[in-house]
Amino acid sequence: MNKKVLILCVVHKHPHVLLGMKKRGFGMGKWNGFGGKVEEGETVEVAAKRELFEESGLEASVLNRVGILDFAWKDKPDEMEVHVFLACDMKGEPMESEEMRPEWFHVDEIPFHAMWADDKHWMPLLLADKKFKGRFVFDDQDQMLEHVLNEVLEI
Ligand code: UAN
Repeated sequence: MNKKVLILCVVHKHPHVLLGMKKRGFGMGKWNGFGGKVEEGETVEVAAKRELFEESGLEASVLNRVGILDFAWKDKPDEMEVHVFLACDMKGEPMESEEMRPEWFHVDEIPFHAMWADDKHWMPLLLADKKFKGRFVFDDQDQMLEHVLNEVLEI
């Protein structure tokens, strides 16, 4: 098994969340949180701040880790361990990057139909200030085959 560690950052300024339309690469055409790989020598917190800034132009003063999700694909050795962060307080205005086109959505109008299939399971927990751990398995068309998701008290 080949496990990559990534971070994913969701910006929530009630009643809106900031998502980014992925313009290229893995997950292209989906609305997403902001994120990517943790680089060597980086903590997940440092990676989350860096990725959020690179992809959205926002500087978060505080980022709270609220979830850990494992993503796996049937018949593939690759797995992702994704550390999910919530940003509520940040400086700057969202800016389009080469990777992402940011847009605010009302929490009642999150475009789950155009997002990764796991998002509609864990994002309501994030928006309710809950912490969670889960595991999601996909097929080779990125359809979700199975999942486990639990609310936890501590990450
Ligand atoms: O929300 C996500 N779910 C996500 N954001 C970026 N990537 C690569 C993501 N993958 C999933 N599920 C596989």
